[in-house]
Amino acid sequence: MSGTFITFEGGEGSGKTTQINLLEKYLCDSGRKCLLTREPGGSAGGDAIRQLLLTGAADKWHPVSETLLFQAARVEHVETLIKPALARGEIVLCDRFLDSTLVYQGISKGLGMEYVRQLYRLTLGNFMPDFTIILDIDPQIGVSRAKRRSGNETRFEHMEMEFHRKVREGFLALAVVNPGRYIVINANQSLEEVSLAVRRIFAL
Ligand code: Z5A
Repeated sequence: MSGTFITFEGGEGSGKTTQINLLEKYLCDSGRKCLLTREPGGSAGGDAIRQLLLTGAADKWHPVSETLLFQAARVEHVETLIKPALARGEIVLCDRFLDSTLVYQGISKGLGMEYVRQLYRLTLGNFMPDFTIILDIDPQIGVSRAKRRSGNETRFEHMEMEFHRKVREGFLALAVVNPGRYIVINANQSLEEVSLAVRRIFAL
């Protein structure tokens, strides 16, 4: 595959959506062809599963069912949208991917990372992002930023602060183990400062 697959990860309200949109604009302005997408979702099947996962009560799903649903949405997304775009040579920018499942379901919901990795390998083999940008934020700040958002996709906002702390630690731990793929950015800074840090990675 000739394109580049870049994922954005981080806790709630860390600014992923804001920054990925800005990066897409900079890349397009510099003449590169991009596909901007997100998880859960990104395909018709994935969007239908998104509704099941992000609305309703915090304890609506057993952690195993929840993990299977996230991975089912991901398989649809990768096979119908991401791989074809990479084959066309595009830069794929994806808001959340496997690392979110490793951290949210593997660590925070207690299934274990190996469980999530095995499910991933079984369904998608060794397909992986080329780079992952982790926007690292104090969960108190992130959750308060996310509350400004409207809509009914609030299922994860109802989690305890301790849950969000575990999420933060989980992402940072992944970056320590595999510094080749992950780039951590301090997302407590202003929108402009974070954007500058992201652009520096791509020399934009
Ligand atoms: N989830 C999971 O459990 N397992 C999985 O495998 C996957 C996901 C893929 C929904 O994801 C939930 O799904 C997510 C994990 C779970 N829940 N949590 N927590 P999502 O990506 O759709 O939702 P989210 O992570 O909650 O995104 P978000 O709240 O929309 O946050 P964001 O995209 O990181 O931030 P934003 O929308 O760019 O910014 C939020 C607000 O802050 C907005 O008003 C901005 O204008 C403002 N903002 C952004 N940057 C700044 C700075 N630097 N300063 C001040 N204000 C800022």
